[in-house]
Parts: sequence; structure tokens; C-alpha cells
Amino acid sequence: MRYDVQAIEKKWQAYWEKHPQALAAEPNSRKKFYCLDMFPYPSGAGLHIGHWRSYVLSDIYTRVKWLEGYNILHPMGYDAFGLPAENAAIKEGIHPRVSTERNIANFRRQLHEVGALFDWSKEINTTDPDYYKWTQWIFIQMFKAGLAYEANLPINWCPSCLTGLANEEVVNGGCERCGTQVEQKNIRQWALKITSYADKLLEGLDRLDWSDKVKTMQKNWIGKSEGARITFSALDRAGNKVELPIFTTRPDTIFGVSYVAIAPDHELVDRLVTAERRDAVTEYCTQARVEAERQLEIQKDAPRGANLRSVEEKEKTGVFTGTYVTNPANHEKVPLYVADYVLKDYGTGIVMAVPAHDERDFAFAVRYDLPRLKVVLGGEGGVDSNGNLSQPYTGTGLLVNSGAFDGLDAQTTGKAAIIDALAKKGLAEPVTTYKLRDWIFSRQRYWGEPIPLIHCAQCGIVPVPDNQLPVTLPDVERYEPTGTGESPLAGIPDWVNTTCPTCGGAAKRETNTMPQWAGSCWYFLRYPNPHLKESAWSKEDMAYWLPVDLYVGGIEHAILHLLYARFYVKVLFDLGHIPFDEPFTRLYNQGMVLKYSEKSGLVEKMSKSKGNVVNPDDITKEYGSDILRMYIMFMGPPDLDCEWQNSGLDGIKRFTNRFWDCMTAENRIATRDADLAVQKRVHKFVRDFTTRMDSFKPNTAIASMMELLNDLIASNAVLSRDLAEMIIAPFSIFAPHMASELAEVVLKSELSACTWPTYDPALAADDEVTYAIQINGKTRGTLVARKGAAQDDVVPEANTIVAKWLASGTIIKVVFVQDRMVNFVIKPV
Ligand code: ANZ
Ligand code: ZN
Repeated sequence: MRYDVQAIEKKWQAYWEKHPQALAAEPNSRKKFYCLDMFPYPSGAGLHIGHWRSYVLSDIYTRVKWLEGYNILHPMGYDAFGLPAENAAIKEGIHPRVSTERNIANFRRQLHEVGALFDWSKEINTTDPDYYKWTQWIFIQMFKAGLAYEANLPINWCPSCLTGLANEEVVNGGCERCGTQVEQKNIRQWALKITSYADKLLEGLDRLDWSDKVKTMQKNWIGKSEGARITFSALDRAGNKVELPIFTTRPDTIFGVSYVAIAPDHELVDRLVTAERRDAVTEYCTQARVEAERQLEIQKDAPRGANLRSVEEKEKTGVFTGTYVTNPANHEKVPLYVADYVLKDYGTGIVMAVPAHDERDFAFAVRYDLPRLKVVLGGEGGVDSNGNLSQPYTGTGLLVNSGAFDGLDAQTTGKAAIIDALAKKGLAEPVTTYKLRDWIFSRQRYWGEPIPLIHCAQCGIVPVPDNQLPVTLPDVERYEPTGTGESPLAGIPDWVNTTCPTCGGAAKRETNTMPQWAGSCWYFLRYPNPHLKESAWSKEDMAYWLPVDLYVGGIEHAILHLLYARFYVKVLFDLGHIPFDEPFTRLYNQGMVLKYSEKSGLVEKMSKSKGNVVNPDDITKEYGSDILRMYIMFMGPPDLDCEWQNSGLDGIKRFTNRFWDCMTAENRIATRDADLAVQKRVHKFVRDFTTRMDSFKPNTAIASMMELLNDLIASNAVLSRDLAEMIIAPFSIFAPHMASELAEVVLKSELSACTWPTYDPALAADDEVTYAIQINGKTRGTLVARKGAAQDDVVPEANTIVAKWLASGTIIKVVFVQDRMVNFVIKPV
């Protein structure tokens, strides 16, 4: 019987549709496994191969737990608010709801083809009013807790289109639509106080089973620095004393300060520049502003920490202000520069520069010929005749050239003593800064959750009462922004004008909408019961299902999405709404799928512009879902970027066909017990397979299955029914369609009735053999090794055992007879 991929896959998909597998059961005494995928944005392009890589990875682990008997929650949904739907609405006049629904239908069809154990009864769509009602409710809880506030904050503004732009719409500093240079415009915005959770967000990372890479990315983003604010001083043009507070993480290096640098847009610049230097400084500042606007793309959604890092690669330039600044530690006067590597909104926007011990300051000092006095011992750099260090040393050591502080350890006692001495004079205080900034939470857009607040002239800002939620999106005629920087909702008086819930007077609705992140910050709390009417979630579900056991998704979400979701959970925990404060116990980030591009001649990330996109629909049509699933897991370790090759699909196709033929061969399965050798082989396979899966190497688990198949065919093994199940169940996690068919045909059962195999360690133990180790044919020792071990494993060990004899000559040949002997042929010296 030949295996008919298309017919059999269709058969099982239809069957699963009618008889859903792995439906989450109500909270009970059974162990649970909550496996979460990062839900997709339903774009018009449909599912791509990267989605498959992620969803198959989560599915194989879900299937293991399912066969182990866990209560499974493996849901799927759509993160469906967002700009592309809105832009399509503007261009083609299609209501975003219509295009979103159409795209979701396509995604749903494609997701069914993955053959995953999704529980479709839990499907979520963030644009569904029954869902965003609770997105709004959560916002109100934050507002009531004082975590949401109004502020005038900058947006990207196109002065020609008269509209605010999302970061994606700013291309090389210009408006994507008309090319006009984008400006910054301050408008009224809502912001969430994520900064007040900076320490909690840092602390929680230590408790998570996440990769160090992602934890470090989060830590850097939060960017906690412990240092001091120290006051330098200068005289302005009028001769008045001006205080210049600087922020430093290295107060210990204060005796090495050779200049002070201030951000170009700092408000003190104007006062501090001398008349002679005014023109030069103005010119420099203008240039810096143009450059800064060019860099604006990283703004808004990105807490501004991103900027500080982008600064590292820039050339260090500056301009002298003509003014000198007094160092409070030694009363020396050093020049004040304006320099664009100093950011206005980090620390105090003014830096004490220590070229000997900071790389940026070093580069600057070399360029402008400023002293590089060494004040911390250590490093490799030498000192020239002027006392200048030849390369920066950023490490720690004993203080030198530091007056009374010489000999103290820089970063411990030295740092403390210097802060102390200055603090006594009121010139220093210890401070902690963060790169994390508050989260700008409003968008002047149509296709998002309306922010559920009401502005009343009498009562101020009043949240919409729970019983009036959701505040639904009204239909509009025009989706274009209004030209005033307000959202299109502001142009609908019927909707905007309302009554105040507190005093009943005339009032206006907030017209800003939430950013696309809002729906994905809490969706995992809704999945256990997405149909719940009276609340966002139930207590029982939270206690049982959460936190998520395994979260799988792309590394591109390593910072913002995960940070925002963690923030939401911590707030909801603090407000007593949920009993845990970290949402995702274990996180796995899969790598990207790369492919050769004819256009560039390179192996690159798949993209339309490079013409190297693989459409999963084409692959499933030609090869079926099982082969795509298995190939995408076989490509390589799941956390690495891997190259897609069509020939790989053919290899998997040959394997699955051989597997089918082998398992369905006549006389393959007997009613009697299998031979001991066959039992051993299968138990060994289960041992290898499960340990490889446990270490997140499904690619090698597939390899162990291939080795097993070769051995079964070569030895024409006769299996018992139990042994067959021990093979088919592991196979099923990659190829559930073929495995379901095999369960029916071979096991006369159902996949859902199979159990996850465990191995008997005694049977799985590797057989051992004793090698004779010979020198020129004479046995000189023996060696116990694993049966079937490779030459490369055996010979080096044999070598050490007979080293004494080998020393008397040079090896000219090694004869290796597997499982028997090693003979070293040597020539005496
Ligand atoms: C003197 C010094 C000496 C510094 C030294 C470093 C090494 P992190 O760790 O990232 O917080 N800095 C302070 N404010 C800045 C700003 N607005 N723009 C650019 N740089 C700024 O960085 C803190 C260090 O970055 C501070 O410590 C300061 O340089 C600089 F051997 O002060 B340091
Ligand atoms: Zn009122």
C-alpha cells in the first residue's frame, strides 16, 4: 500500500476538525501544560515559513506532554489591530474590520494545515469588542492606580501631510508618503509609568528559565546604572555662577577629568557659550539637530535607551564653548565642550569626561588633543612624556594621581570615599539612573482600542464605568488622520460628545487609541476562558493554568513585547488581580529561516524584496504538512538561524516513505515478544530520542529515528505491538498525520490512545565490548568500550593505555577492527 500524502492528510484534518484533540479541560487535579505561541498579526501575505518554525516547535513539545497525559492548553489567536489594515483602509477604502476578517480567515485555514494540537475553542481576536473590553478595563485599573498619565510628548510629524507618523512610516528621516523631512511635534499623549517597575522587571529575570541572551537584552534595555550626581561649576557670560550637575558611574575617576561635555540641545548651552565662540557653537548645534532627526526612526515605541547605544558607533565630535568649568574635587579648570555623543535626556545631559578610562572620551580627547591622565592603575597602555595614556583602561585598580585618595581601590573604597568627601560639601549625591523611559501609550490612529476615558470640564478625567465598556470603535467615513495631530475619532462629534459618568454634564471622549502592543500584553490571561462575560479571567483559571509553562516565539520580540507583558502582569499582581508576577516561566526563541537569494547571491532572511520567500501553501501542496513539519525541525537546532533547502524536503520525504513502508510491511509485527536485540534497539532509541528532545535538540531526535529505521530494515526486525507504539508515538510529534494513519492501520487504535514511551535503562544500556590493544601484533593491553563505538572514540583511549610501548617508536599505521581490536604498527626509533 503506497502512502497517499494528500488524501491521508485531508482525512485526518477533517477528522480532527470534527473530533478535536487536546481540548483543555477545566482546572482539575491533573498536571497542566500551558504552551503559548506568539500569536500572529494576520497580514495580507498569510502565514510564512517563520510562523511554521515557531508553531511546529511549540507543537512537538505540546504533543509530548499530551501523550504523557497532561491537561493541555495550546491556544491560537490573532493580534489584529495595527497599521497595515488601517493603511489598506486609507488606500482602498476597505474597512479595517473587513480586511482583518478576510486575513484571519486565510490564517485560520493555513494554521489548520500545520496539523498542530491547537484548541480552536479558545481562539482570540484582539479586535473583537468582547476582547478589547478587557484591554480597556486593564487600562482603567492602571489609570486608577496612578500608572497612566497625560503629558506633552513628541511624535513624528509630517508638516506636509499634517499627520503623525508611526516609526515604520518614517523612511530615512522622511515621510513615507511624500518624502518631506519629518519633524518632532509635541502633542498631548498618554504614558504608562513602566519606569516605576524598572527594579521589579530586573529582579524577576533571575527567576525565569529564559536564555541568557534574552535576559541580557532586557537588562540592557532597562539599563540600570548606579553612580552619582556631582556638581561642577562655571561662570556664565554675565559672570554669574552656574551649577553643572553631571551624572557619572565612575566618581572614582574624577581626578582624571580633562573636559566636561554638554548635550547640544541642553538648555544651559546658550548661557555658557562665550561671545567669541557663539557662531561656531550655533553651527554645531544645528548640524547635530539635523543628524538627530535623521536618527528619529528608533523613537516612540522604543524607550530611549536605544539611542544611547546607537551613539557608541558614532564619531565623537564636539565644539569648544570658550568656557571653563571647575572640577569640585581638585578645583582645576577644564574646558566645556558641546558634544553630540552626550544625550540630553539621560542622566543630567552633562558628562565629566575622563579620557584615560572611558573609550568615548578617549576618542574625543585624541581628536581635540586633550590630556588623558591616568588615575586608575591597570591595563596595558603606556604613558608618554606628557603623562598621556596610550589606550583607555576601563577596568578597576588602585587610584593614582588622585590626591588624598591615592592607593584606594577605585570602584569600592575609592568611589565611596570620593562621593563622601564631595557629599559633605553638598556637591555630590549617589543616584541610580535607568535607560528605560515611560511608555508612550497613545496613538493618533483609528484602528486601535479607544482609550476609555472621558474629559469633563467639571470633574476632570473620568474613566468610563465598567458597565459602559467596551468603548467601541465607531464607523468613520475617513480613516486619514485629522491634520491636527488628533486621531480620526476626533472628527466624529456624535462619538466624541458624551455625558460625564460622574456629574452627568456634557463631556468629551478621549480620542487617542492604544498602541498595537496593548492587546498582546495580556492575551495569555484570556486564553483559558476567552468567552467569559463577567470578568477578564477567572480566579480558578489563573491559579491553575498560569503562568505559561512554555512560550515560543521569535527573537525579534525579545525586548519590547516581553517587557510590556511582564510589566502588565506585575501591575495586575500588585493590584491583586492575579496570583503570580511573571507570565512566562520558560521562554524559547526560535531562529530565523534563511534562504539563498538569486538576486543578492547570499543566504539571507526570507523577504519579498530579495525574492527568496517560500510560501508554506506551495510546500504543503507538493509535500504535505508532515514533511514540512519534520523538515523544518530537522533543519538545525531550533534556536539557530537555518538555511532552507528544497533538497532537504526530498530527504525527509524519502525517510517518511521508508518509515511507512517499514512499519506497514507484512510480518513486521508479531503477536509474540520481540527478540531481545530488537527490544534493546528500540529502548535505546527511546532513550536517545527523549534525552535529545529534553535538551531542545529535536533535529537530533529526528536523526535518532532515522538511525533506528536503518537498523530495523537492515536486521529485518520483527516488532511487538508495544514496540511499534514506542516508535510511532515519538514519530507522531513530527508527523501527526502519518502517525495517526499508522496508529489506525498498524496498532488498530488511535493516536490519542497511545502513551508516551519510557525506556527500561537496563535494556537501553549500551553493550560493552573488550578491545585487545596490540603493538605490532602483540597484545599489550585491553580496553572496554561501547559496542559500535567509532574509531575516533576508541583509538585515542587505546593510545593512552599502551603509551609506554608507543614511546619506543613512531606510529606508522593504526589498524582498527570495530568491537575487537586496535593494532598500532610502529617503527622503532
Ligand atoms: C565619567 C566616567 C569615567 C564615565 C569613566 C565612564 C567611565 P551607563 O553605564 O550607560 O549608565 N554619561 C552620563 N550621562 C550621559 C549622557 N547623557 N550621554 C552620554 N553619556 C553619558 O553610562 C554612564 C556613563 O556614561 C557616565 O559615567 C558618563 O561617563 C556617561 F572612566 O562619567 B562616566
Ligand atoms: Zn463631570
